[in-house]
Parts: sequence; C-alpha cells; structure tokens
Amino acid sequence: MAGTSIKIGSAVIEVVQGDITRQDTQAVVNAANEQLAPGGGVAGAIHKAAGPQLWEECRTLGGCKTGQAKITRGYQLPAEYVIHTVGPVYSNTPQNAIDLASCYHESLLLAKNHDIESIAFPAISTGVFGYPVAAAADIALQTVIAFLKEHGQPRWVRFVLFGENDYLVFERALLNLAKKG
Ligand code: AR6
Repeated sequence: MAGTSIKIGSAVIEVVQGDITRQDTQAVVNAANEQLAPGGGVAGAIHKAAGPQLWEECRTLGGCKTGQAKITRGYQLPAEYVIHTVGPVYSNTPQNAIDLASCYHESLLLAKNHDIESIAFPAISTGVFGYPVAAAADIALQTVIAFLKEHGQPRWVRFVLFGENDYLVFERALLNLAKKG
C-alpha cells in the first residue's frame, strides 16, 4: 500500500488510499450515526465486514452524540477494536469544525486509554455528511498532530482514503503541515 508519512516524535502519521475494513491496525474508526446503527458508506462497510455481532454490541451502548466516541470489539475485522465516532452534518458553522476536531480527539483518547498502538481513520463527515474534504483534512491532521505532540501515542495513525482525489487532498495537507512544523 503506497502512501506518504511523517513523524511526530517517535509516532508516525500515514496517509494511504484504501479500504478501512482491510486495515491491520489494532483499531479502525467508524464514521457512525448517533444510533450507532449500520448505515451506508464506511459504517455500512464496517458492519458488513465485522458481521452481525458488531451491531449486537453497538445496540447496547445507548447511541453516541456528535463529536463523541465509543469503542467495541472488531469481531470478523482484522482490527481488534472499532472506535465509533459521530461527525457533524456539515452546515458551514464554526461548531462543525469544533465537532469534527472533537471526533478525532475523543477517538485518540479512547485509543490511548485502551493502550491501542495503531489506529486507522476514514475521512469522517466527508461523505453523506457533506464536509468539504480539504477543510476536513486540515482539521483531522491538525488534531492528530496536536494529540501526538502532547501524548506521544498511539504510535501509528493511518488515514485511509477511499477515493484518489480524497487521498491527494489529504497527502497535500499532510505535507503542508509537516513543512510548517
Ligand atoms: N474505506 C475507507 N473510506 C470509505 C469507505 C471504506 N470502505 N467507504 C466509504 N469511504 P461516510 P460520513 C469514504 O458517508 O460523511 C453513514 O450512513 C467516503 O468516500 O461513510 O461521516 C453513517 O451511518 C467518504 O470520503 O461518512 C452516517 O449516517 C468518507 O469515507 C453517515 O453515513 C466518509 O463517508 C456518516 O456520514
């Protein structure tokens, strides 16, 4: 899997093009809805690949609010855990950016608290929820970089972009942020 990576201390941030359900990271992140129900997009793909036990566990969790995150096991996925986070529905308000940053921050915090060493994120909110991908990429990467500077873990953070254009947007954003230090 070709990709681009940078180091933040001893941690690595990597951007690749691929399918989130095929990642061998210890956790994968699901762009979920507030019911944590299997939907379309990433959520549909993750539930399909994990099998029905994932929904059995999700339905016991009492949903998840926008900007928050909850953790389950990964069942039939290669990943041991799924971290479910609910992105904002884009409406071009300052609160959208706060909520999107919170998704990444809360997911990383859950990962750290479970001693998860490697995690893969999709581009949360940029599909059905309509967040423009360039703006979403900046928020995603800035939030992860700030978290790794403060906490130093998880040691491996991978962004998995489904489409080539989204991949190129995330790659450019990563390299620009790396240049700024
Ligand atoms: N691997 C990686 N990325 C993917 C995959 C995949 N297998 N499939 C789609 N993407 P979305 P959202 C990309 O709509 O905007 C669901 O129905 C996709 O191209 O999955 O946060 C939920 O149940 C896009 O770039 O998430 C919610 O109701 C990105 O993942 C709602 O959609 C996110 O697209 C969440 O909407």
